[in-house]
Amino acid sequence: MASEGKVITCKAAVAWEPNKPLVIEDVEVAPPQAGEVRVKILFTALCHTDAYTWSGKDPEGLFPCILGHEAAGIVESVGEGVTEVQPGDHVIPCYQAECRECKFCKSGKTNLCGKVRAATGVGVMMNDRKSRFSVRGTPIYHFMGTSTFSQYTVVHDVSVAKIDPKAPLEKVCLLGCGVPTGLGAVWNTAKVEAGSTVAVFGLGTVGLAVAEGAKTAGASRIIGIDIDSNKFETAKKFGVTEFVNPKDHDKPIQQVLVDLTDGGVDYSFECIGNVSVMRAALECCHKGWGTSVIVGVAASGQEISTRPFQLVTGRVWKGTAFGGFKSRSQVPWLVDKYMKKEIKVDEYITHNLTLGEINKAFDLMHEGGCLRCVLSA
Ligand code: NAD
Ligand code: AHE
Ligand code: ZN
Repeated sequence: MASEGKVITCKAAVAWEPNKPLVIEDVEVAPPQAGEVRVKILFTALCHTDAYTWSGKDPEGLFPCILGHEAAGIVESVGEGVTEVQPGDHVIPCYQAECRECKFCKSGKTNLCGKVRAATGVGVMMNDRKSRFSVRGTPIYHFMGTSTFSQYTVVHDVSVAKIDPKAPLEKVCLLGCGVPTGLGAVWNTAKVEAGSTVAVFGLGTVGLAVAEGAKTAGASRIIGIDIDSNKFETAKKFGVTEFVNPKDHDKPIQQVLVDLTDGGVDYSFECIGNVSVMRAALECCHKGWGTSVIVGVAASGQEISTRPFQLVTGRVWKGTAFGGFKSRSQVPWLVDKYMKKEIKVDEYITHNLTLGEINKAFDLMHEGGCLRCVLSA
């Protein structure tokens, strides 16, 4: 390849400061070092977590940085020792790595991986603890080990999933975060059984994917809870069978759900990032066995609370990252499921814009009608 081993100058959206509009800059992207992969990003979507970090509320947020973690592209070049992907491969960058060697990967108990997390949490690459991005000589931090709001990015080889080259990248980019998170929260973390009653708090992409996962798991009742009543019509298409708007009730929402379900739901999922709702999601679970899964990401300084008696009496509180999916092994499997029409993806895409329109895309996220906006790079 002509660009192999050379610095590439391309367009990227740089977050110079929290909450200040992103700026499309000419960014220099250094060649990949040992164990690294440079990827030409073709499509990237926006997830609420990008907005969270951009807001300045993420304790791991560093500026200036290049955000973005839900994308698809093609390998441009690889560094020394990279064997599992090569230039031309179609890939999805994965913020949750999978090295298959660390104690997390070998535990069989978690999808979290320890190999590069210390570096990705501080916006640099493992090798030299430096960034591969710069603008006019100023280093720009990486984000979540992915930084997909750029025409080119550099990721660790353990953070890239090789996928079916026939898969449409403008669609399967969504399999980098929100859709797998919701499906996996149901299938891997909660392990919802057929016949269960499920409550989903928050009907954005993640909550709708929870509903879809619960439907395929055979849940008999899927109760969607959102403060925006317009969400119900769409939510039905993803499997939600009943809708509750907390604003329509004087009682605490957990009491409303307990009353609706003869003592509480079997499983609940918080897909908002609101610690009061996390409490309600736990407390609407059935005594003795109800399990609540925290999916939403809450701001720095926020803490969850409940009466310990809630747990003493058999409710279980869990959390999930990327739905418990092992990224490099299972993202290709999810792509295959999409290709076989066994999971939805297209239905979550409500808007398409270009990377240059990224600030408009962030504005759209705050509008109720937007699920995922896909940007072409
Ligand atoms: P989103 O903003 O599209 O959806 C949130 C929904 O919650 C909206 O429909 C909104 O109307 C509703 N809502 C807001 N406040 C509410 C309240 N008090 N009660 C009921 N409904 C309320 O977000 P998303 O992209 O679907 O992401 C959801 C959350 O999941 C975010 O916090 C995101 O950061 C997090 N997330 C976590 C993971 C993970 O691995 N754990 C992965 C992806 C996203
Ligand atoms: N940096 C944040 C934590 C953010 C967080 O929890 N991220 C999720 C993925 S959200 C994707 O949209 C996650 O996978 N966490 C596990 C991990 O290893 O980061 C904070 O609040 O500190
Ligand atoms: Zn995300």
